[in-house]
Amino acid sequence: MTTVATTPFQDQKPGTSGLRKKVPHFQQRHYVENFVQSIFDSLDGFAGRDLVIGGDGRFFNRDTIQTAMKMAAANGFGRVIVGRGGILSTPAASNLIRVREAFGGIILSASHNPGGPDGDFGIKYNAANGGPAPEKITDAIYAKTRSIASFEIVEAPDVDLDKLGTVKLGDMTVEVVDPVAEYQALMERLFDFPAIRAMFAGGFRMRFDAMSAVTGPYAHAILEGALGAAPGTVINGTPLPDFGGHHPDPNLVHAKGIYDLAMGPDAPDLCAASDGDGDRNLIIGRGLFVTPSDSLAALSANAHLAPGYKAGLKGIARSMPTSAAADRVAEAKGLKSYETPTGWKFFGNLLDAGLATICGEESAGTGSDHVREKDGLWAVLLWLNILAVRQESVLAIMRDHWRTYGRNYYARHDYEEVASEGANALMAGLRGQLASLPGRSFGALTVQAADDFSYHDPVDGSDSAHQGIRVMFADGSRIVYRLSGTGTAGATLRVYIERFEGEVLDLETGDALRDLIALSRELAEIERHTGRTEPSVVT
Ligand code: VG1
Ligand code: CO
Repeated sequence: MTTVATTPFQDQKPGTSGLRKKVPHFQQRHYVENFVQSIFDSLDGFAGRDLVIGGDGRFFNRDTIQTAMKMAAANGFGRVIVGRGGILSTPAASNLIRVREAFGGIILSASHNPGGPDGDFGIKYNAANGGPAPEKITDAIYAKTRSIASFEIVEAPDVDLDKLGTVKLGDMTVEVVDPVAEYQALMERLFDFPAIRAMFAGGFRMRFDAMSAVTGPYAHAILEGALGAAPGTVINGTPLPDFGGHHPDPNLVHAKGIYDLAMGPDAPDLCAASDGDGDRNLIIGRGLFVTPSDSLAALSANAHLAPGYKAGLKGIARSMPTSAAADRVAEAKGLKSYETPTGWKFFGNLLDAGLATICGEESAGTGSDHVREKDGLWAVLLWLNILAVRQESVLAIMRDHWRTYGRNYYARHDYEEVASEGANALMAGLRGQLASLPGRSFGALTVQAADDFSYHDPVDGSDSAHQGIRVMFADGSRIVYRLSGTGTAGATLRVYIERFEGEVLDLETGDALRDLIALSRELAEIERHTGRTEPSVVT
């Protein structure tokens, strides 16, 4: 064991989901070591305990795993459980932490961001409940990174990550496990596999785009293996260190291929995709993209059709920018609903306390109390289970949903890689307007309330302020502004636009939101602050 002297970096502040930077930034001498040691220094009582480590297979994954394992050994962990090839999807890692009753886990991913030598990388710590460390811990980690003076590491050859089984690393055991097995077992407990298998056997057709990222092995084993979907159902199913040069982001821009397929003449019954680390999902029925906010609502309304949720839901939680569609389901079913800041770490307490069963975010994240991360394949399997029971198309199910609950037309406009000064000035400008906005009218829209969202955690009593500017209108429409906490270049402004309609109008989203979109730009003076007249991505 060696103690190595080091000097702090000032920029290791975890964001929405861990520390994310460009790969060359992580490759600076001791950058990884400093952060990993700061994680360990923020934790108590792990001597002799298990630590789960895995990542989405992106460039620098294997190097970082070797470093983290050697540091775990030097710091006194008893065992590291690591996925073969260094692979663990984020939800599978969360599950492994829980089933193995590990002390916690380290997940290496920059999720939906591109990978490769010049791409993005990330490190995140998850606690014993399987969920991302709460702010109390991430704040402690950040404080440690700013004063760290040394780290502990064992000098040893690299562990062969491709061989299943156990080996010694210093005094610690390393156990290389099949990344899929435990996760698949969990899915088989939650969903009616025989019913879904029968649906596939009856000719149901699907396409799942793993985007050359981590879900390939999971989707192959579960969809084409256990469920008998036709070979070729899973495309881009081999994880590549650079994701084939693409953004592994399952949205209408980066997963355009399956979107076009779903809208074309030979569309399968269901098209789906997941992101780099497997926690996001994209759902497109034949001819209909289901917005993530609508998907959360529809899954919540129908979850009882799957065996794992037949007892009903305890509550539904959504992040603040996510549309209120899920709230309407909660209200109709007499369930509590919760509105949290962006990022999965805020759902953990609600799930642990048994206050919510299903959670979701507008950013293509949906999940439940089965793990403590959002879960892309889980969402796809729940959809499949619902389709198998209802024997209707995705389109028919969504039309029925809107007839029952009304429809929240919704879009997110991202202005990516704008200059930070401009983005900060824009947010400051909005904050300055908050007091004077209520009561003002813009065309047919009258502002009812405006605030800077803050969250009081009902479980641990913690408060999180400045989580996004909300402008709420008298008719239930809403514009929300926030800056991304996962970007690695400049700032990304996210503008979330929503309008509720009780009647079934069958509008195009762009038409339904036209006035609000124009107002979103005017209110925040987006062009003046960012130089942009149009967003870079609309989802
Ligand atoms: C984005 C999404 C947020 C999500 C986060 C992590 O954060 O908006 O909903 O939880 O990414 O997703 P931000 O701060 O950039 O808006 V994943 O799939 O990264 O880990
Ligand atoms: Co992700």
